[in-house]
Amino acid sequence: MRKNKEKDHFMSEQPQVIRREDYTAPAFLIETVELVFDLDREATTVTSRLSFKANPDRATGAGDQVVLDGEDMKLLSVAIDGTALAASDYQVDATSLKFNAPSDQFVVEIQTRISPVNNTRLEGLYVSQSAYCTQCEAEGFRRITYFQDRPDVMATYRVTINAPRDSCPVLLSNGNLVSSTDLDDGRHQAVWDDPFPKPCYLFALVAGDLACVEDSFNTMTGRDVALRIFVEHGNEDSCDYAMDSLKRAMKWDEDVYGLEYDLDLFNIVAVSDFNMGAMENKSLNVFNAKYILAKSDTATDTDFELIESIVAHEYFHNWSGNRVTCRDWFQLSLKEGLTVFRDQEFSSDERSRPVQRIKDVQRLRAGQFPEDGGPLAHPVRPDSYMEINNFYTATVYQKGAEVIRMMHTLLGTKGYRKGIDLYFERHDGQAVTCDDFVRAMEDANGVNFDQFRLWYSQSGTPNLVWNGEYDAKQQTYRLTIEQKTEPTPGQVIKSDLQMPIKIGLLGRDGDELLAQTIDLTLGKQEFLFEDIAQEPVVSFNRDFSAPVNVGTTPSHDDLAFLMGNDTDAFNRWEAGQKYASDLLINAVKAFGQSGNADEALGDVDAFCNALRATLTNDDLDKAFRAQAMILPGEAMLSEQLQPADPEAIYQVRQAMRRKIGLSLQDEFEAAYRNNASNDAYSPDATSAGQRALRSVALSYLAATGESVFVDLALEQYRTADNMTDRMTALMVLNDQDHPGRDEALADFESRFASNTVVIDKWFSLQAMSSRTDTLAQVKKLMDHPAFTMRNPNKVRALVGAFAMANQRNFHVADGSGYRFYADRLMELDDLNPQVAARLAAPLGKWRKFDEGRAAKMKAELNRILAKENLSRDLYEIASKSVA
Ligand code: 0A1
Ligand code: ZN
Repeated sequence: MRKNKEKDHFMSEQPQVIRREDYTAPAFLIETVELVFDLDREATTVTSRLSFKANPDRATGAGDQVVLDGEDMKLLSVAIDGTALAASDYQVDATSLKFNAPSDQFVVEIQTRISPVNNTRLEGLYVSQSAYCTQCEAEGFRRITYFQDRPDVMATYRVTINAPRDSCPVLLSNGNLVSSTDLDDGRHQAVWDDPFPKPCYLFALVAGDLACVEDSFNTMTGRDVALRIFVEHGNEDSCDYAMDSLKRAMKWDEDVYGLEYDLDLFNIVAVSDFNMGAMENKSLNVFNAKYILAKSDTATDTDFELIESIVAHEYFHNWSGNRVTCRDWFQLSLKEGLTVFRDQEFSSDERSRPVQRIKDVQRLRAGQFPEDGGPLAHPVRPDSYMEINNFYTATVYQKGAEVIRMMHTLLGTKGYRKGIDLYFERHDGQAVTCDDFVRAMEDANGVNFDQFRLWYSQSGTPNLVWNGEYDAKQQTYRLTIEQKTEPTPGQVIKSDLQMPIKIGLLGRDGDELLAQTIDLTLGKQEFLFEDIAQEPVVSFNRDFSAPVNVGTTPSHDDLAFLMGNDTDAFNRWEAGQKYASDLLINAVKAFGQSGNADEALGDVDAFCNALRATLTNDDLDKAFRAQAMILPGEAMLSEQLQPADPEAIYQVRQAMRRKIGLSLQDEFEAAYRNNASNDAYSPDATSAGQRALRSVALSYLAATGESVFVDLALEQYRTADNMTDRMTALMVLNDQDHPGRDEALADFESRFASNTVVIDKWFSLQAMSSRTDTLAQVKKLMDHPAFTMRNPNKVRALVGAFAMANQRNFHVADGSGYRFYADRLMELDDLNPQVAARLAAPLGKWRKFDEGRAAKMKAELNRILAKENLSRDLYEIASKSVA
C-alpha cells in the first residue's frame, strides 16, 4: 500500500494503487453482450443483457459476489434471469454494482441512463459536433453501462442503436450490419453483430449525420472488403490519402506478416473531439480528425506522413491488439510496442528507411529518454499505476517498439517471423501477456531470452561507454564496452541488459573493414576483431540497434569523417548530431561567463564544412540531407546540461544557426533555387524530401539576419500553393519583428478560420514563437472565437505547445509561464482530467533547472496538489513529479 505520509487535506480519498502482482483471473466470464442504445443527447438509455458463466480458472474461494464497474451514470434497473432485483438485492456506489451470483451460469439485464452531451471527459459515450461517438479504451466502457471492465473478459457483441433518422442517418457499431429498420416517431434502428470475441475497450458506437467516402480492398484470398471513411459533411474531398494509406497498410500486412483482414467491412470515423490520436475499435476505428483529413492546401508533408502511419497503426491493431489482446493493462506494450514497431516498419518500406529511423529515434529521444530519466520513469511493463490512462506513454509505445525491434535484430527477419507466426497461432482469440509474446519468440527459435526480458521490467536508459585499441602488429582491434543504468524512482538496483549493437569499422579511405552485430550481455565486455589492416574509425550502435545513450564522444575529426563516409546512413546523421551537440554544449557553458554567444561558439568552420559536404552531396537523398542540416533542438540540449539555462541554450543555438547560414549561404541559395517545383503538389516521399531541403535552406538563410531573406519568406508565403511551403514560410516569419509576420498570420487566420483542423496550426505557431511577447499573445488567443478549453486539440495546440515546444518562453525566469500553465491545467482538470494529466509532465522537469526555476515549478505543482476535487489522473502525475 502507498504510505500515508502526511494527512492529505486536498483530496477526499487517496487514489488506490493498482499492482501488477495482484492480478487474479476474473471469477466470472461474460460470453455474450447484447446492448440497446436509445440515443438522446441529454439522456441516453442503455439496456444490456449479459450472459455470465463462472470462470473455470477462477481463484479458489473467489466467492459468488459479482462486482461490476460503473461510473457517472444512473442505474435504472437490474434483473437476473428475468427477475428484477429489489434494492436490497444489490449494492451500488460511485464506482461499482455488486450482487450475488445465483448459480454458475446466469443472465443479467441492466438499464442505465447517461448524458452524452455533458460528457466533457470524452470517455464513454459523448457528443462531438453533430455526432455521438464512444471512446472505451482504457476504462470508458464503465461509463456506458455496468460491466467487468477489464481486457481479459472477452465477449461477442450484438448492438442495437435507436436514434432520430434526421439527425442520425448514420448508425455504426462493430462487426456486420444485421438489419436497418424504420421506427415510429421519426426514429430508426440499426443492429450490428460482431462475431469476434473482444474486450469491452474495443467496443464502439457512432451515430450522426456524416458523409461517407467509400472504396474497397481485395484480400490475399480474394475477398472484397468494403472500406468506408465517415467525416463531417464538406470534408469528403480530404479523405483520399487516408484511404490510400489504409489500402497500402492492408496489403503490407498480408505481404510482410501474412495477416489478412477478417471481416467484409472496415469503417473509419473522423471526429474533432478526441483525447488521443485514434482508436482501433474492432472494424470501427475512430480517429482524431487531424489524422484523417488532408489536402495539399491544408496539410503539410509531416501531416501526410502522420496520417499514413496512424491509419496503418490502427489497422495493424486488428491482429496485434484485437485478435490477440492484453490480459491486463500492465501488458499494454504487448499490443502498443508491437504495433508501433509494425507501423514504423511499414513507413520505412513506404518511404526512406534511414530517414524514418532518424525520425523515430528523434521521437524516442525527445519523448522517452526524458521520461525514463525523470520522476515518471516506469518499465515498459509497469508494476503499478493509479490511473491507467497515465500509462499510454512514450515508454510503453516507443521504448516498447524498440524492445520488439531488438528481438527482430537478434533473431533476424526470418526468425522474427517464425516467432510472430507462433504467437498468433498460439494466442488467437486470447488475452495474453508480454511474457507470452517473448516465449513465442523463444520457442519458435530455440533461444533463451531470460536476460533479454529485463527490458520489460527495468526502467531507465542504459548508458554505454566504449573504448577501442588497435594493435598494428597483430592487426587486431579490441573494443571494450561498458553499460550502466542509473537508478530510477522505486528501482535503485539495475542489472546488465542484453542488447544487439551493430558496429562498423571504417578505414581512413572510407572502406568498410568490418560490419557486425555484437551481442552485448555483460556490464563490461571485450570484443576482438581480427585482420584489421589499419587503425579504424568506429561506427557504433549503427541504425540505433539498441535504445541507449552512448557516452563516448569521438574526436571532431572522426565525427566529420563519419558524417561524410559512414556506410550506415543513420550513423552519418548521428555523427553530425554528436558533433553539433558537443559544440553547442561547450558553448552554452562558456556563454555563462561571457554572455556572448558568438564568442562562446568560437570557430565552427570545420563543422560547417562537414555540413557543406553533406548538403552538396547529390548521392544522398534530399530528405536525408534536410535532416542532417537540423541542429539538435533546445530540449535535447537541455537534457545534456545540469542545470540547463534555457535562455543561454536559445542564444547559442541561434548564433550557431546564423554562423551556419552565413558560411553556407551560397549553397543554401542554390538549394533553395534548385529545389523549387513547378509540378502540382504530391505528398510522396521524394517530393516531400525536396520540399524539406528547400525549407531548411530558407530557414538558414533567414537565420543570417539579412532582411532580403525574410522578404523571401514573405514572398514564399504569398505564392505558396501548398500547406508545406506556406507553413515553412510562416514559421520563419513567426520569429521575426517584421510587418510580414502580421500580414501572413492575418492572412492565414482569415483563410482557414472555418477549418478547425487547420486553425490549430495557427494557434500552435504563435504559441511556439521565440518572441518575448509570446505568453501575452497566448493569453490573448485564449479569447479567440475558435479557441475552447473543451476541445483537446485546441488545448494542445495553444496551451500544450507553449509548454512543450517553447522552452525559452515557458521557462522565462520570473515563473510567469509556469503560473499560467498550472492555471490552465487546473481549469482543464475539471473538464477533462485525462488530457490535463497528459499535459502536466513539463512542470515535473524542475530538477533540470536552476534553483530559482525549480522552486517556482515545484510551487506550481504544489498548488495543483492543493486543488479541490483534483482528479486521480492529475494527482498521480503531479504527486510523482513533485516528489
Ligand atoms: N490504443 C490507441 C490509443 C488510445 C489510447 C487510449 C485512449 O484513451 C485513453 C484512446 C486511444 C492507439 O494506440 O492508437
Ligand atoms: Zn496503438
